[in-house]
Amino acid sequence: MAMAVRCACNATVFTASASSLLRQPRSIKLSQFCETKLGERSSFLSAKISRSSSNFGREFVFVTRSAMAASFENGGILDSKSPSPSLFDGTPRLYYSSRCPYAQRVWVAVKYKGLNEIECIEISLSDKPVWYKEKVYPVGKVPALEHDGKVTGESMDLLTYLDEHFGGPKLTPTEESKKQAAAEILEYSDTFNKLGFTGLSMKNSTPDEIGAVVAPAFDFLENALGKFSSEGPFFLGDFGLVDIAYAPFIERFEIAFGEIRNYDIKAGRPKLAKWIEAVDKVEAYSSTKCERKFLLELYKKMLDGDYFVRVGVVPDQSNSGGKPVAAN
Ligand SMILES: N[C@@H](CCC(=O)N[C@@H](CS)C(=O)NCC(=O)O)C(=O)O
Repeated sequence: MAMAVRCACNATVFTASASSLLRQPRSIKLSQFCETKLGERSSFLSAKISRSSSNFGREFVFVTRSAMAASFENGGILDSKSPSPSLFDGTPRLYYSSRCPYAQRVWVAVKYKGLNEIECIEISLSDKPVWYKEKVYPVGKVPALEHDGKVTGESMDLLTYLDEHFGGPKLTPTEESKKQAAAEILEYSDTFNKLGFTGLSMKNSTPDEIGAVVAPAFDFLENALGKFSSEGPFFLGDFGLVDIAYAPFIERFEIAFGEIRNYDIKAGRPKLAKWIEAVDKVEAYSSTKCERKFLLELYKKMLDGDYFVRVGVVPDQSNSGGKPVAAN
C-alpha cells in the first residue's frame, strides 16, 4: 500500500504519510490521498478525508490548506509549523499523541465507543505547536478534550467524562461488586505505573533485582485478573475502563522490560499473558498501538537519558549505589 501511495503521488508529500501508515497499516482509500495535491481542491478533499476518517482507524483532521500541508509533511502530526485547527466551533476535539500512554487511554475510549463526532488531533510532543499551550490547553499536556466550550485534561477523568457525556458502549460497570473492584484496581494504577518506570530505570541492576522491585506490581494485576476470570479474560470480565487504563502501560512495560531489562512480565502470570492476548484482539485498542520497534527504540532512548528520573516520575537513584529507592 505504501508503495502504491509513493508511485501515484507527490513523493515529498507522501513519503512521510506512507511511513506513518507503515507504523500502523490501515485500509486506506488511496484515491483520497492520491487526488490530494494541496492545490485548489484541498479544502474539499480535507473535508472528504475528515468525514471518512472513521474508516481509517487513525484519524486525519485537516482544517486549513496550510495545516494540511504541514501535517502531511509530518505524517499527520501537527507540530510547531502547523497552524491551529478551528477552536471552539462546537466540534468536540481530542488532542493526543500516539506515543503517550495517558493520551492513548482516551483515544482507545473514543474508538471503542465509536465517537466519530470527536475529531482526534495528533500533536507532536517533541515539536509542540505554540498555539496548543497558548490557545487550547494551558497545561500543555496531552490528552486534552475540547467539548462544550471548554478544554479539560487528565486521562482518567476524561474516560469517565466520555462515558457520562457521549454515547456508545459503557466503559464503567453498573454492578455494585464490579464498581467496587474497578475502584480498587484503578486506585493502584498510579502506583503500578510508578513501580514500572522505577524498575525500568534500574540501569545497573540484574533482572532478579529488578524483579524484586516490580514483581508486586505485576502480581497485583495477576491477582486482580482472577476476580472475574469466570466471566471473561478482562479485569471485570468484559472489556472496559480498567482495561483501557492499564493497557497502554502494560504494552510499554512488556516490551521494555523484556527487551531492555531481560525481565519477562508474563512469566509465571498466565492470566496476565491471556489478558495481553485478549486485549490485542480489541480493534479499538490494537489500532492505537505504536509499532513494537518504534516503542523499543523510544524507551531505549528515554532510559539512556534517565527520562523518568528527570521528569520526576522516578526518584533519583544516583545516590543509592544503583539500587532502587522506594517508589511511593
Ligand atoms: N496525568 C496526566 C499525564 C499526562 C502526561 O503526562 N502527558 C505527557 C505525555 S505522555 C505530556 O503531555 N507531557 C508534556 C510534554 O511532553 O510536553 C494524564 O493522566 O492525562
